[in-house]
Amino acid sequence: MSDPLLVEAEPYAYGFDPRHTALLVIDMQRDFVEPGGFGETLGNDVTMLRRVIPPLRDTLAATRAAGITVIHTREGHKPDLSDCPPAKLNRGAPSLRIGDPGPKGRILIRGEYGHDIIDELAPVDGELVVDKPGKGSFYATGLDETLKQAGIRSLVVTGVTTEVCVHTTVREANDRGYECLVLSDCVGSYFEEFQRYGLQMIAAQGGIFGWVAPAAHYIKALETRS
Ligand code: TIU
Repeated sequence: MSDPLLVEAEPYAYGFDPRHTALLVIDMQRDFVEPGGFGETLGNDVTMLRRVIPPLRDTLAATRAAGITVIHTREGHKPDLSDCPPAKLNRGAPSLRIGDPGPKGRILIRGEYGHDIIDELAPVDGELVVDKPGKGSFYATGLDETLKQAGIRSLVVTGVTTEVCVHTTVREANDRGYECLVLSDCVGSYFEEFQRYGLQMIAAQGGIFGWVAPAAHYIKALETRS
């Protein structure tokens, strides 16, 4: 077996074998990063999340060029809402609820324009798109089985939002034995302090949930490959 590639990261270098690694792009949907979607109905300034798009585009390009598996996720629900628990549907006082008609289609509903991934980061042929009803990417998706069948052990994690779907996914993945590297400039939050503390919480305590590094460190590691 060849030596792992090493990424300069917190709390220490992250080693990974590209043949057993997947890049996970979480919920880069119009519903979260464009006006008129789910994120905005919750009262958020969606422009906060758009800063991840350029580094994530570079990361996707480098990952595809290296032949590493890319998997996208989308949070959303069936049109009849049968997979949306009332506790989620009725939570809080959003301006529009899940399933209500909005300017980009029904809020957070599969098949609607707003539910799909933004053009800048659109999946290419052969990339898996996992539809998930929850915040985590493992709950009710079969992702664990898919990754295990493909021999994936390491996950490079990107997307939105840092403290919600990214954190839930990293925690789920960590408990299932995956080693997660979270790319700090490729994950975004509506809240500056949640971004900062969310990242710190991953790498604290010797990497209690995983590792954290900027995208440039991961891309540099890919470029060192002979
Ligand atoms: N509200 C919020 O920050 N996030 C979500 O509802 N879903 C994801 O993080 N994708």
